Amino acid sequence: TTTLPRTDLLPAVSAFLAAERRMLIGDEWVPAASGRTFDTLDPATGQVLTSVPQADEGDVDRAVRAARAAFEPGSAWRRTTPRQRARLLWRTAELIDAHAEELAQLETLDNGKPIASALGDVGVAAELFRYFAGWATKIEGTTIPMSTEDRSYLAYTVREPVGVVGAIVPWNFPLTMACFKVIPSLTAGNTVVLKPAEQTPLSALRLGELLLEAGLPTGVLNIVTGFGDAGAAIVAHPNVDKVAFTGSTETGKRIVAAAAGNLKKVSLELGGKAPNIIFADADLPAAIAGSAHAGFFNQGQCCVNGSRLYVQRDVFDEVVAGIAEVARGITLGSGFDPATDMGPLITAEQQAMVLGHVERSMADGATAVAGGARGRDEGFFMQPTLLTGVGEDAPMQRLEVFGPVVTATPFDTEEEVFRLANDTRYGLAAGVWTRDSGRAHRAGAALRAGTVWLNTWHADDVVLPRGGFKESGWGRELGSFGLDDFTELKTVIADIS
Ligand code: TXE
Repeated sequence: TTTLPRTDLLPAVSAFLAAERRMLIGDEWVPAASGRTFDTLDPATGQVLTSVPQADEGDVDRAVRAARAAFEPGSAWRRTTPRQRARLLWRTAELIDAHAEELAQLETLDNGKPIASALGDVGVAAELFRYFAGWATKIEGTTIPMSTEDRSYLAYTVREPVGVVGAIVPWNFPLTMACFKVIPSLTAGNTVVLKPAEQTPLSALRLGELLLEAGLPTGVLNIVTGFGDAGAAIVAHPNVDKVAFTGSTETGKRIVAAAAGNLKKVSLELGGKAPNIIFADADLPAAIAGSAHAGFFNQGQCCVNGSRLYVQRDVFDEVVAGIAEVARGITLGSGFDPATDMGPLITAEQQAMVLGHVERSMADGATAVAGGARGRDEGFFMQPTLLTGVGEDAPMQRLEVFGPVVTATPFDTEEEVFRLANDTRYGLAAGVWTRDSGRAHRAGAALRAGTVWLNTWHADDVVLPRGGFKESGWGRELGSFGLDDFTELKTVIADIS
């Protein structure tokens, strides 16, 4: 561990924190009607960064009304052409580039992640705007021949915006998760009510400012800061047409139930418990480094992190020793310290939850080959942890623990390990390490997950769809598939006899 340095914040970041933070409803930055606020903390120190409005049902209703008004036929937004929307998205990408360091500092302050990772996230946000800028002019329908003998028809399909989108996002990638929902919404011509996670509201508020600066008509994006009750108010609102959510599987299930009121469309990116399989024939140094990255990236707070490691018995000891060595070499500290490899977990509660799972596993007979304890006294740090001896039915092996904790389990045969890998209620990601290309593609076919990595992990691009099998979600985000979810498909049939 290292000491926490005093950060050299950009003047723009200091000013952002010093000014009263408001949320965006219609054409105004406003406090909550109740006047209530809540604090957002620096997880590296536990200290208050600033406070933001605490939206309640009434505030959400005002935001939804603003989004609905902006979606009315004839509104400024409805009159924008695809090309105008493309330009707006591109301009926003350029503003994000121009403010990259500022956005990254806000993200590191609010989330704790190392500044290099935060800068990476900001880069992804800008690329997402550019990628979808390209799509804005390519949302097309088809003409479909009908087989009617007595009359002539022309039938065609049109993709239209869904309407008002409620975007509810988590705290692990605050800016990019907001972008995953807001950008395709805008590309397709929807209006949005965005609720960032209560732990990390800051970068979303700054994103709202940049979108307005780029020329987004007012009311098209509304941002309400608040807790789960504000999210629930969005989901329950009869005037919201679609909810796009990333978060826990449990909250996802509550959202599905609550969305039944007006049968709003729902897309969900939920939890995971990804199996990561190393065969004895793998390039072991690459597999060891890649598996440590799979498990510990983003403090392990990543829905696709490779938390269940299966290693073929012949190389089990070597791989475990290798990953433990990587884990022990990870420097914990402030995200602003260039020496830091891993920041804090997001909250004291998350730290206590992860630690509780680890301690329970150890009480049940597991061994911490690396880590196993909290990281430092100040802030919410957790040591990168590698456990062996965890039973297949133990909570540690079943639940999404969402911290830097990997469990290593030996296996003997391919058939056995594919069965173990798929024995989970989740299905977000999976991966294998092997030099046998036939086996790699057998894994690609056998593993029931939305993303399967072969001899790599966390390799990604905004052009690729992502999402979950089983209880990991509904729908796919990004790529052209991701855009479809933000449109309604209309069929028009004309008698041209
Ligand atoms: O998640 P929630 P939390 C998992 C991870 C973590 C656990 C709990 O395992 O330990 O979830 O984290 C809003 N209606 N993931 O409590 O509750 C909430 O305000 C509508 C995996 O943070 O899912 C926040 O904005 N919205 C995940 C968002 O939902 C509600 C990333 C996420 O909170 C709501 C984060 C409700 N009833 C956590 N209740 C991933 N897949 O990447 C809460 N919210």
